[in-house]
Amino acid sequence: MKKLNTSENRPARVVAIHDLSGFGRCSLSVILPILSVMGAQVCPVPTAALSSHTGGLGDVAMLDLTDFILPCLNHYKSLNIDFECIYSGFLSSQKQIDCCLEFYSSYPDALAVVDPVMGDHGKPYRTCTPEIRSRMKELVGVADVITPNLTEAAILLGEEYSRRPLTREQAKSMLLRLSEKGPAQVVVTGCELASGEMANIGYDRDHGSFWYVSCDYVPVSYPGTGDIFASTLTGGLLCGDSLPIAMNRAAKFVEIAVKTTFSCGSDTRYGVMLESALPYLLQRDILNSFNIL
Ligand code: PXL
Repeated sequence: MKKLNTSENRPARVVAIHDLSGFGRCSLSVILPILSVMGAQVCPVPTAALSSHTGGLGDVAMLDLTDFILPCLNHYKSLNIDFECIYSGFLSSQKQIDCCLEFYSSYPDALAVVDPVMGDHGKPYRTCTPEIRSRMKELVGVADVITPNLTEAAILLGEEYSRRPLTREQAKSMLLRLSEKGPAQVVVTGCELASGEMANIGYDRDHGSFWYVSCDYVPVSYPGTGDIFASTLTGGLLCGDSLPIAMNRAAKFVEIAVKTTFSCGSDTRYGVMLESALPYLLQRDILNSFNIL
């Protein structure tokens, strides 16, 4: 794990390279408030502006901003400013992947977080072409931390997606094989374990440790929960959380937001009610609901 230089008297700075989707609570719309509440300074580099996410809300208005990414990088370089973290997510073209690679290589000391957003429930997103799926592996190759869901883990490993519950050995093997692709810290979300628990599982290569945090099953799924998990995890790591504590914080926060929303019976396409859940992140409470895998 990289040593983060937060000795300067200022918040950690995070370059967040994601799309800005106006309605539906995903990507920058959730990443910005989460990291800000957790005390980081977010510098958003929007890859596209959309009227909403692309998950079932009809004709989405979209403005591609790929050509905006590298001018942002060049400006930051000219300012000679440092960043503690570069964090990318949903990407819609190979060129955007090239731009992200350029950002990561320009700040080699920054924590490189790659959320390889490509699909869910065993299927790639409509915009995630075979070329993007293949090139996402290059981003994973330069990452320190990755946060795929089970679908994305299968794509990265070139395996068939399976919903079969994972034994501990299978879970550890998956984490190890993902880590061999580059990242020292791997978290796979939304796994069902052979014990019957739903869990997020993690591996910290520097400590040689495997972890899981189990979460309550809720019979619906909402867009943006992957972004909420990954940004909370990133915020935790930047605040000095160990990997299992950051996983615990992120899982707890997603659980609060999902259960609040489910209790209100809201339209799932509108995302989770992040606004009422955000104050939870102001607490720096001690968490210990993680387990050794
Ligand atoms: O949360 C992932 C995501 C991000 N951005 C856009 C999306 C999605 C998932 O559907 O459509 C535009």
